[in-house]
Amino acid sequence: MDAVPATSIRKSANYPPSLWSYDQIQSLTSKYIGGKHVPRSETLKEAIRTMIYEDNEKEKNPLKILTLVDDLQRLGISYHFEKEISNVLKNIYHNYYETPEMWNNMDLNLKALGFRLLRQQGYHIPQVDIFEDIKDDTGNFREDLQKDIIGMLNLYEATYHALEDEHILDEARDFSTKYLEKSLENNDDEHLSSLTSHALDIPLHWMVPRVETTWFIDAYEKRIGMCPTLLELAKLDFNMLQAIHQEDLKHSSRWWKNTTWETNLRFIRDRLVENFLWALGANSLPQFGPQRRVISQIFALTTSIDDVYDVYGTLDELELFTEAVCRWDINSIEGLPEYMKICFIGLYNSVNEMSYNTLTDTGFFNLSCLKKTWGDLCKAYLKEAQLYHRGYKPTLEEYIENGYVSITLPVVLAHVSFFTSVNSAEEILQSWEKSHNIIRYTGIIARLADDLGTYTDEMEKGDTPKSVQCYMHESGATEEEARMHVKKVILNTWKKLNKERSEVVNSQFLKEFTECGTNLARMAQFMYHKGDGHGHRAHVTKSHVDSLLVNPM
Ligand code: LA6
Ligand code: MN
Ligand code: MN
Ligand code: MN
Ligand code: MN
Repeated sequence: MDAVPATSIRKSANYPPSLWSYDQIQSLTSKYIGGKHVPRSETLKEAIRTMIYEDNEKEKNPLKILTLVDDLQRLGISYHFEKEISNVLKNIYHNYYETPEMWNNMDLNLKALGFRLLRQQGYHIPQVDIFEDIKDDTGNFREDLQKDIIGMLNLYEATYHALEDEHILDEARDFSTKYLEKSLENNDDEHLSSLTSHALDIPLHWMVPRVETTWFIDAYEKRIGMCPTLLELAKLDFNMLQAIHQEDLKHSSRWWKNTTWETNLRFIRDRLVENFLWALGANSLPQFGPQRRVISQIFALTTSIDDVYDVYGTLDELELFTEAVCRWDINSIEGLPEYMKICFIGLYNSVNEMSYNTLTDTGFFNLSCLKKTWGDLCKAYLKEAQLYHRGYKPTLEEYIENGYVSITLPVVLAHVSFFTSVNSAEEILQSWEKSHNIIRYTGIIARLADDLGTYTDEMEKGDTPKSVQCYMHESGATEEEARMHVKKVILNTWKKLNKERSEVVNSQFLKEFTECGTNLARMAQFMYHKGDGHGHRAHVTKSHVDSLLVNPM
């Protein structure tokens, strides 16, 4: 029996069904499963280790070494060479970038590439010094630099590592963006044009690493002078990881079927594969299967409960549900309508089980932390529902204070913190201030990116005013101006996040936590960058699912 009455005066979003059936998901297979490709992969890794060592010790050609590091990262295989890369970058830093005099004679390309890779690694590289001499005496960017497209691309990518108040980088971003856009008009080098439009679409620092890998392996294969050993390992490694990801997805889909929400709560979006994609984007490394499974479950739970608050529930019901979640008390659900009992017990059982697994695997008992963050999420959802019913538009700032919570990143990251290399529950508590900022900034980016991709439909269906409307109301801006403003807030929030990222490099726990949060912000920009890729059964999402989860390289 359906828990939802067939006839109902409630709002309905009429979501179309999932693009993937349960059986389709369960039948995914790969010939890369198991260990039979490990020996070949080990041989290739050894060859690449030697390559890195020789470049580092003998050649002393910084551009060659940095390009190798950049390629390894974009090909998705740098995680095998972390120690080697860290040594190489340490040498590069001391030999070429430690004092400003050292860079004075470098060309733009080498400066920009070194700047990006070293900042990413946590080295302190000040902006003013490194870009000082790219302007001429009249303060304009030097004309002779403009013919170097690769240099311009690297300059463009470097500027996304800016911190607040680094105005030279802001100028350099505008300048290189305009330059690259223009270069597309009269560039007949296909490889360069494709690199350029890819970069302009989403800058590398904002790009989901696993998605970049699928694109870059293709681009790298076409590069003149590419290294076949790198290419072979990249493809093999991609396929071996994909086989693991398929098993994670199948596990999540069995769990989802077991909840019966898809049939019992017919008003929700059934988006299990999209939910899994978030988890995959957050962390694709082989040993993080349990993290992926938990993240995709959380996204499935929140995507559904979000629909209860935005679409289906009445305000009275939502108040009762919020209270029940805050109390985390199975006895408090007697007064709830049938469909909400299913929601509550489904959530309650899932989270309790996740907490139980953490307890038995690690010895940490985290239920009080988890139930607090779920209560906060429901309170944030409720607040939006109340605003909608009262017809009140908050200022953008007020909106963001609630919106970074209602986008679910705090819940996801609370769970994630127990799936990192954490030594004790105290370590998590001690990192509170840092992790709080990271949750906040990644949550803001995700919220604003989601709004840009979903607010048009949300307004049509009747939903709480989102960031664009709040800013229009507050400032009198046009819709287009408000969209531009929201994009600017995203860029500025990235600068704050960059600062935090540079300060976590000494703690393994914080590094993993921050990377996961950053990847979720990147996922939001990716999923919503051409409309609603999460809720809409979007064609773009389908093609990414095919390349990430279905087809081997
Ligand atoms: C988004 O849907 C949703 F429900 C998610 C669970 C995706 C989470 C998104 C992140 C982390 P919708 P709302 C960026 O656009 O109502 O309906 O909060 O969410 O705008
Ligand atoms: Mn919603
Ligand atoms: Mn919502
Ligand atoms: Mn939305
Ligand atoms: Mn700080």
